[in-house]
Amino acid sequence: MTIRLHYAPGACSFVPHVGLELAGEAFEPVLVKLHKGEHQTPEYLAMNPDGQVPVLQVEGRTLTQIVAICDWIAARHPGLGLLPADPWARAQTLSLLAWINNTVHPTFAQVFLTKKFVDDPGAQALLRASATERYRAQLERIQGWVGCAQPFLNGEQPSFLDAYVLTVQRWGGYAGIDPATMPALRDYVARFAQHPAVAAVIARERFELNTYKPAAA
Ligand SMILES: N[C@@H](CCC(=O)N[C@@H](CS)C(=O)NCC(=O)O)C(=O)O
Repeated sequence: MTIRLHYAPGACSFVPHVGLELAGEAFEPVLVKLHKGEHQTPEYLAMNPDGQVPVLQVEGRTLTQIVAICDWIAARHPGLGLLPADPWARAQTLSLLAWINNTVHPTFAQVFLTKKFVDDPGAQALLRASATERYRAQLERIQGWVGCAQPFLNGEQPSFLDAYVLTVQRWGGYAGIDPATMPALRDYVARFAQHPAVAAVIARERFELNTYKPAAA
């Protein structure tokens, strides 16, 4: 079976990327250079009209949206715990993944891609400030989950949830949120990043975990 994952380094495509690696799936990672607009070419838009990563191609068929891609990978590898097997636990995990995808992730977009939402520079500053505070509160809520990790959020096996938590925690640095202000979350992510499959994906995507740069005094 030919499986291709279109990804961008450090983007949300990290979530299915980790899942494929954890599953030991044979797949081709296809780097999409967002800064060069490779997600806006006619060929790419034909795969995903939203011009976003991730895109999964399986035998020429195309699947978009993280939650759906994760569901497909998990269904191919039952027993790995990428999503829980128990129906209620699985629905709970999907609920958290959906919340990150439809609430936390778009909040970060308002911080990082503010110009996409509003033209006026004053309005941009206001939006960025408000979105940063909402993002901080969302990360604090996520930090509340990690105290129960044994050792991962869903128990003994790493899952998509851990990978999405790493992704949005890391983005916090770009939003100017010092990871030291949420040490439990920072330490949890650092530990998850040491899992061999996760470390392999981070090495392939070539990113640093800590994106925070303190403002110059
Ligand atoms: N809801 C989408 C979100 C995908 C998304 O926001 N991807 C970002 C990277 S994290 C992207 O490709 N951004 C480029 C752009 O929108 O121009 C999903 O679940 O796949």
